[in-house]
Amino acid sequence: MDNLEKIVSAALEQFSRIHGAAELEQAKARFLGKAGALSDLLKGLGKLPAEERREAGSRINAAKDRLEAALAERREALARAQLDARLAQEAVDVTLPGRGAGRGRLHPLTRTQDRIEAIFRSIGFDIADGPEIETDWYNFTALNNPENHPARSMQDTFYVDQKDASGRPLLLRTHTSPMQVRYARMHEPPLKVIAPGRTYRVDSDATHSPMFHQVEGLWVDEDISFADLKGVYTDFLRRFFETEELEVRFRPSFFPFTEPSVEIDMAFGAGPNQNQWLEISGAGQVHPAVIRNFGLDPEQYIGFAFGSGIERLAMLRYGIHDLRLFYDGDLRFLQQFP
Ligand code: 2U9
Repeated sequence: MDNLEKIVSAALEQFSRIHGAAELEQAKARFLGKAGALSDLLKGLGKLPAEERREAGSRINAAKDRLEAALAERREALARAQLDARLAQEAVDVTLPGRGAGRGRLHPLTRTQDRIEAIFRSIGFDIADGPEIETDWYNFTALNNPENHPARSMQDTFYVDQKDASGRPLLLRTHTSPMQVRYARMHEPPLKVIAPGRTYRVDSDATHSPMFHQVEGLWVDEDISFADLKGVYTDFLRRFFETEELEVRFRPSFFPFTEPSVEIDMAFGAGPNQNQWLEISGAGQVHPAVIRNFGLDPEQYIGFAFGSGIERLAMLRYGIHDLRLFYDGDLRFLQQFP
């Protein structure tokens, strides 16, 4: 029976070294299972003389009880250790300050658009807002764009997988002018309106984004002139940039929807860069064909229009050098506009 003591101490020693629950159950099988070391001893009892059998049997049973108790204790210790480890790992430092819910703010482009709207509203312009998915007629035809104009190509314009009533594919507006055509067809002159909003062109690099913002203005009346356009737009720029002395010049240009057309430059810069001319907008007298598409007689009515990129206005006002900063959603940039 010396063997029994050896088995018990081997079992106790093994149990104490085990750290996994599955391993512990395997060790249990080795000692207490059907083919385990203790069962082997029990099976050997039959060979003993009757007087020894009783005592040996009770010693084996006592050993079995000890091992069961040791196992239970070890199981409990392992479960406790596992729980302790998990608690340590998932510990929450309740003394840390909370993260707080950050307060949102308006995007710099939204602020710029709001500012532009406020200035134009104060000089009597209405604000028009409308669809970003347009028909070919409102976006191109009504604006005197020839049928084969490159702007109409898939390389320049995003087309939508849907057609309008006349079977022509719909598109993402490439400027906000179609909204002014809609406005002009819905209102009686005199018309004074700006159309700010999102526009789309197939173009993407450091200075072009496939989605960008424009503000276009339209003024239609019976007896206005280029001088009125010049006055209004110069006043707008001076108020937008908060510089009374801001110089503005008009240079001849070409657009299909205006004739004559101009490019508007403003003097910009400080120190050695003083009085650099920067192109800021386009403008012109609305083409007679476009006036006719408003349902008006170009002999009676004259129109002036202008268009500017809101990103460009915001970049100049705030000194932003990369267009992509507007769309990255980086809080380090956005939080600089309180
Ligand atoms: C109607 C008729 C004419 C709007 C105009 C421009 C000139 C122009 C560009 C400036 C920078 C677009 O954002 S940009 O790339 N725009 O140069 N826009 S005249 O003319 C109109 C508008 C509406 C009915």
